Amino acid sequence: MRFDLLTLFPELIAPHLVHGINRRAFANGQVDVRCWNPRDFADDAYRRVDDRPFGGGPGMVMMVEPLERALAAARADRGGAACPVLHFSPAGRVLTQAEVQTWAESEGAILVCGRYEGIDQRFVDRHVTHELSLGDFVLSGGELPALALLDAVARLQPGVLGDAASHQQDSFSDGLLDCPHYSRPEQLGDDLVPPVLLSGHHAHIERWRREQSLRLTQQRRPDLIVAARAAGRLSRADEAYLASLA
Ligand code: 9WO
Repeated sequence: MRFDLLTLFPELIAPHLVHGINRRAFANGQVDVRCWNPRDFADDAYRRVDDRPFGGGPGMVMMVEPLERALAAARADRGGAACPVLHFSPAGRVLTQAEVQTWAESEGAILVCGRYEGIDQRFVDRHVTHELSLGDFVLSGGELPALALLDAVARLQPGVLGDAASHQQDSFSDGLLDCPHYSRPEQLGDDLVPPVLLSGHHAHIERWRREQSLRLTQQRRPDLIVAARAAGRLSRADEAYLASLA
């Protein structure tokens, strides 16, 4: 799979590909990442990529033409085939783990990273196929959201997590929040590890973890309980436990 980023700050991207557990996915080419800088496709001596907004107002707008030439170069380098073009903005649909899983099994995409006040709407209208948000907040550029998607996709590649089962148990893989985790020491001042986790009784441990997930999700994200129920992902035992909380 391959992701091509259109970014004025390629130097922000590279460091994230060489550290941590996902490094392997990028190093072995399971997830191939390339950057295209619109500035390299500017047509004037100043390599200008931004201009003042029509209608006035503060800040600058990313010009269409350098972006279009960078997009054409990325597309050509991918063999010229049509592919999704993603833009990260608070105006997009909020990205979900289900969609991350779809991207993780895809051929990849071209990711457009906006800067300044934003990119000329005509570029979005002509080329962007998916507008994605990470939530209701504003950043100074689209690079961090692009990296967030790359991170979420890379960790799902086969062999990236040491334990292949470990992301089956993640928060959201079953649409619920994750259970709490504990490690040594067993006693930290007055605070003990929940005894069931030291019991060695795997069925009890699984049930406890499931109930912790259900309890936390009911408390913090009741909307996710409603969705899990609608999707038939709650067992009779789950429902009985949730009823016992009320
Ligand atoms: C910013 C913006 C704010 C409110 C409503 C719509 C909006 N669109 C944009 C926009 O496209 N901004 C560009 C990308 C240029 C400035 C930096 N950008 C950006 C993306 N800031 N914040 C995001 C972002 C993306 C995904 N999830 C949260 C924030």
